[in-house]
Amino acid sequence: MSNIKLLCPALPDMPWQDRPAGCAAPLWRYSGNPVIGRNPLPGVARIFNSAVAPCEGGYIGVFRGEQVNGIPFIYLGRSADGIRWEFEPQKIQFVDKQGKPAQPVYAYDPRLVKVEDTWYIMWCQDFNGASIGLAETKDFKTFTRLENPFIPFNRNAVLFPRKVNGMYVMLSRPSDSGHTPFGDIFLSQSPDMEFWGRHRHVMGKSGNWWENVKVGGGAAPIETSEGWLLFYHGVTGTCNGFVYSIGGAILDIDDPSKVLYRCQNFLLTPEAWYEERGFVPNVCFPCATLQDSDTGRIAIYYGCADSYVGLAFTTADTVVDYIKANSK
Ligand code: BMA
Repeated sequence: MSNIKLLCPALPDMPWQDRPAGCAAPLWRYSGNPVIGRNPLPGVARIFNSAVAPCEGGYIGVFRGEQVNGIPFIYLGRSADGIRWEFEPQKIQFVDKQGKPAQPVYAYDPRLVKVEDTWYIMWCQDFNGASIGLAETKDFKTFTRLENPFIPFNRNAVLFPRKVNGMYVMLSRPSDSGHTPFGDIFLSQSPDMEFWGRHRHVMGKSGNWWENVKVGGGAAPIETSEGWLLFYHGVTGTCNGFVYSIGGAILDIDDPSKVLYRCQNFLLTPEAWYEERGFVPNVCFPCATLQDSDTGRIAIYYGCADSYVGLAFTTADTVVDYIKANSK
């Protein structure tokens, strides 16, 4: 039993491995990583930075597929166990509110979040430069574009899984249109998923060397008895480029722009071959979690080296205790 309560449904069959004997790290990798390898479907060279969720007794996900022409797009995948995935051969076909085709030119780093009875997908796309795209679906057959929530430039949008004080809440990272050398996490609120405002600053880069260039929202925050548990990415700059690690913070449950705890250590940093070696080396980029309220188990899906999808595990007690014990 977990001391920290996860305020979410039970998910007894979620992917899981116990912490290996002798492991003191707050997150531990799945021994079968990477769960999605190269050339996962015809026309797609790599899948990474992708989001999954429980759906109808199995799992569903939106996947960043790098097509063989180099352009990223979003593909739908399904899995019975959260580990072995099957992908629809066609990329997701978005429509506008009139049902007419409304494909973005490119689409990457999707997140998938259900609020009440609707699934929302948010991603990065072109809107006079890098910006956030948004769509909704109720059946994973029709994907309807919503208004772009923010003006350019912006990346790393992730919605909270429920309204807070009657408002939809989204984290995002205002940026430039390139390989942004700066960036803080902001929170925006909306009564209707169309008009966004009451913007608040949540957290910026820090003096911690692993996140001293920029930070960005990762997985949808998990509601716990201690606050919203946020897995995010923190970036440092080296003489050979950026290094992306996974960080952890706990946000106030009623005012998630308030950071209650923020871990000064990374939770996971590139160490395994599939994190260190790939199209972009040294990237661990969290985009989604699965969790089970009964056991406190948490599985984190993260992009590895812009080439693979990896899975890491922790428990609510382990990670919350670690974040609190190492919070400045
Ligand atoms: C960021 C995004 C991510 C990517 C990362 C490392 O700017 O483009 O999709 O994983 O860079 O290349």
